[in-house]
Amino acid sequence: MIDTDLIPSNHPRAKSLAIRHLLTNGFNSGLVVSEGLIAHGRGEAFDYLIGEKTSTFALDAIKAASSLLLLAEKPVISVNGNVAALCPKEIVDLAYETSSSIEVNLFYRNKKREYLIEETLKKNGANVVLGVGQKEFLKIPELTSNRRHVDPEGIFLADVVFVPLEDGDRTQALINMHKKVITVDLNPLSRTAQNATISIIDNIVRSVPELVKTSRQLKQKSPNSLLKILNNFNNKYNIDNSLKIIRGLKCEQ
Ligand code: PTJ
Repeated sequence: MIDTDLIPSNHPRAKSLAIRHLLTNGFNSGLVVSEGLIAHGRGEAFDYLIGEKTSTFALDAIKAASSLLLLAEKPVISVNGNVAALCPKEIVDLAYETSSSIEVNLFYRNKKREYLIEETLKKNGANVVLGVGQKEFLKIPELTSNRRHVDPEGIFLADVVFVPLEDGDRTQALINMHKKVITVDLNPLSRTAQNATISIIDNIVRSVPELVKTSRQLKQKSPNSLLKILNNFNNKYNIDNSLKIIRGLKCEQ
């Protein structure tokens, strides 16, 4: 384990170094694969370019995503190794606030990691974690990677799926199955961000706590008000403006 006390709190990059240590600690305990460290580095580069803060466009996407989760009949949150290392408690809180199920879905799938991620989520308050164990998984049509294996009671049946931190073809395949997909991805050009119904272009360590807070507030509202928030949201406008931030261009507010 790396001792995060070694980072002085007044260090200009203290926050992002502490986040990096969540990943390296996750790698040392077996939650995170080595490829997950590379994926995190890619995320860090984009975070630097967006100024390491949540934009107004990401806040709008968070509002729309909370509304969609609250309106869903069967929402499911998909958790990979990086997500389990970075924000397990917040994922459990989000599942609670939005009555979502939690499912482990791994690119580098093995039983040991499935159980480790389940254990981490349960330690953080989860009751049931899908996508783990000996049960027969079903397959998402069109996909060849391990991400195609989904729980028959979870992602396979879901109407809304939250798939944070993955760049791949699963989002399009889920959309082809008539599901709505929400993602958090710092890279607005990733295949997942480009194809999702709602793309939150932000660091997961900032956006999931914000999703929890927003869902707690929005669940007091009527379904019609939530629908209004959703209908006013335009994902292309959100992605275009997030790209402008990265390019240092003036944004439409
Ligand atoms: O745990 P597994 O086996 O499922 O493997 C997980 C990884 C992350 C290795 C796997 O899903 C993967 O290879 O991911 P990708 O395809 O590299 O995609 C990760 C995406 O997440 C990239 O577009 C990154 O920019 C983005 N990203 C990385 N860290 C963050 C992030 N987005 C938001 N917040 C972050 N902290």
